Amino acid sequence: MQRIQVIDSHTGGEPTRIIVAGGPELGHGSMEQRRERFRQQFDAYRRAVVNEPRGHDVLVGAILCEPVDSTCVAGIIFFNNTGYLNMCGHGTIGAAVTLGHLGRIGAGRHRLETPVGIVAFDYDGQHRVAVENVPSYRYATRVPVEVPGHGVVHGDIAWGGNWFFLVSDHGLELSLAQLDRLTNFTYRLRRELERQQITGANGAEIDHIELFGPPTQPGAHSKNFVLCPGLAYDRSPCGTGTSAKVACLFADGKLQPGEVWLQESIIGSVFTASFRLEADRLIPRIEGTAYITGESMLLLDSEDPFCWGIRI
Ligand code: PYC
Repeated sequence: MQRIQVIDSHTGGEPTRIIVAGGPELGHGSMEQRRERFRQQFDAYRRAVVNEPRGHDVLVGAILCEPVDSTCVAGIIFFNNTGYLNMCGHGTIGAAVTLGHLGRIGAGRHRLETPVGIVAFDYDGQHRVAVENVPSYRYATRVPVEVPGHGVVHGDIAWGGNWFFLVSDHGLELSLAQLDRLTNFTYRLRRELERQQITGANGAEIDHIELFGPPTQPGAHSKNFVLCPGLAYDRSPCGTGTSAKVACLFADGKLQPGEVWLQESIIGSVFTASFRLEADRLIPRIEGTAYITGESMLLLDSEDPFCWGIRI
């Protein structure tokens, strides 16, 4: 019997499950190298932790590692039901509150190493965290894509720690009542991007689709629906997606450094976003809250036929 200790939290409704002990030994090297080792040698642990029967499709997992850079409180590798993420904004907010819950950090500024660079966060010692994300940028503007059965939509391609296709002219209502339609449409759009070989920089797969519409929360500027890799949608406004959004707003001259953008999610949770410019790089700041929902010991019994998760 193997035992894996995890802490569960949610950030604006989006869950994060962080392995704090008993996970695979990923060795040394950068977080990118360790993520590769995780993928090549220990992928069964990813499935065991986030997939059914212990987890579910919505869950984002993460493992805490020893950082290479000693100014960082930890290294972190994010994953979900289908594979590995580069960065995760809601997950970083969840990780900060988890580290606080464990007594490993107090209120103040901290740094975290991810596979795509170091991010910083300000933690209030309770639930509120503001993440300074990796530099973000718009890569392409108003790219037309014909979605069979729907027509042509236009999307910006932007990097916010993951690759996003950001669409406003979709004509769909962003509401919980429309979840099946939204999921179906964004899934077909992502397939079209793949089929038409529309990518991020250096041929990178665009694995997140982000739709925008009018807000419903007081003060919010916009509401989104984000399809994550796989078929789950983000219950939070998506930290990396909101970073991509502020990069596009800046590129369009619609948001200036220090100005606030309130991004509402499909369930009505809100992130407060802004950015600063450092040399020619745009550094997004994404603020939200996370709450601990559980402390568990996962048991991996080798006699259990579904010990390593249901393969999807
Ligand atoms: O908050 O960056 C995010 C995120 C990515 C996938 C799910 N959440």
